[in-house]
Amino acid sequence: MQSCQSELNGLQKKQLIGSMYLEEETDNKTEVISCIFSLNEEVGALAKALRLFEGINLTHIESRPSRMNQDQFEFFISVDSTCSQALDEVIDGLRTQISGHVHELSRNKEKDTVPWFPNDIQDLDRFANQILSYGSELEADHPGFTDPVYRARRKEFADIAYNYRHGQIIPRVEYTEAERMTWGKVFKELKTLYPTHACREHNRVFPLLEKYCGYRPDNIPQLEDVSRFLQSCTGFRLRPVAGLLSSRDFLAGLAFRVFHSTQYIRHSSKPTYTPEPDICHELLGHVPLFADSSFAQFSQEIGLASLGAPDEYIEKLATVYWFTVEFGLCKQGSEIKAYGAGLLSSFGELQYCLTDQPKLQPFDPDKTSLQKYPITEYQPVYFVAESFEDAKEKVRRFAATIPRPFTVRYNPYTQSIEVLDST
Ligand code: HBI
Ligand code: NLE
Ligand code: FE
Repeated sequence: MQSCQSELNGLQKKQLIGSMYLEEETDNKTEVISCIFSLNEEVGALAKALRLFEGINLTHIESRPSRMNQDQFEFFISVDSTCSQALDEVIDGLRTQISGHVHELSRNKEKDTVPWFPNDIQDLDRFANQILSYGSELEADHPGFTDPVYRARRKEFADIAYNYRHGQIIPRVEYTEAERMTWGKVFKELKTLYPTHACREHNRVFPLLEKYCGYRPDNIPQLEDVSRFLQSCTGFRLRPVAGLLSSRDFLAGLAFRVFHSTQYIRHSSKPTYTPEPDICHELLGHVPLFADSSFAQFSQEIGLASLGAPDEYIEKLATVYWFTVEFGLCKQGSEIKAYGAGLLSSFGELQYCLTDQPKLQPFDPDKTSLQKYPITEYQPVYFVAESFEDAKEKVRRFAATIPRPFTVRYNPYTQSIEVLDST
């Protein structure tokens, strides 16, 4: 078991040297690319071959008689990675113009095509400083954008998240009277809608959160308490985040059953809808469902599918995430209910989504992943899942179409990703 695990880890390192290794290597020295080529023993062959290297900075050259063919010499050359592209042309030239044999060494094509991904739950610490700025769309729309008190408070929350490391207790926050008022308003209004609008899984968990985690109109629950509760239900845990992560980073967390949660609260001027995630959205929208085992599996499946996926597939998976975890509707008996967190945390949109105004379509990752959507207003289109189990199977099948030279699975004992070579 031990050796199998390290072999797998080795495999991943070999195949997937991601940005972290690159950064470390390029800090003080540039990466080296090497190649061996052989030449027939014919007058002028070397000079002809070397002419191809004109303009390239060779850092090493060495020759030896070939052991395979006594009439040939082999040349071992290295260039630094700034010449990577030029070396492609040289190798092409060697192959087409010069007889002999070319063998590339230490050049890992996969490194260019497979993006780095966290291998171990502790690797998630690397995301903390990679927060996206709101983006022009959100900025213009953000009610707290011009409120200096609100902005200062947001900075306090950001600092907690920046300093947080995996395994630490999430710092408790004393919320202000004004913040608790905002929470209370959101909490009370939403609670009146849940019995009729929320899916049964949400309604089943909500009373437990009231009983064990301090969900009350006059109290904003602490992330640490909620995270412990979730761990006891499904192994999901929360980790504080300063703001929006890239889709790639955010989805990768789900592969480890880690949910990046904001800790600040929305601006008091607009409690019934905000385009940004905030503590109301995380605690009232997301948390109840992460306590459901089927939904937890479904979410992790999206996360696993995202690891090392090409950019265009990350966008598709982010869209699938959007129309399920954030804005999903599902069938329950003869009715349709909301399970998406963006709906369950917005008094305005939760009412709207079950009227006849929006367009409903069946959840199908091939189609859903291509749907365009607005991020600062109610959704014009929703997708309806048959059940979490059905949605999970569909996402699994969709994930199998993502071009990756490996498959992944999560090992909950080591809290790490096992990479299985499939090339
Ligand atoms: N980052 N912190 C945070 N919270 C989210 O809900 C979130 C995110 N980044 C991207 C994102 N959601 C989604 O819109 C998808 O791109 C995954
Ligand atoms: N619109 C949601 C709300 O008001 O709670 C938040 C959505 C976050 C993606
Ligand atoms: Fe969300």
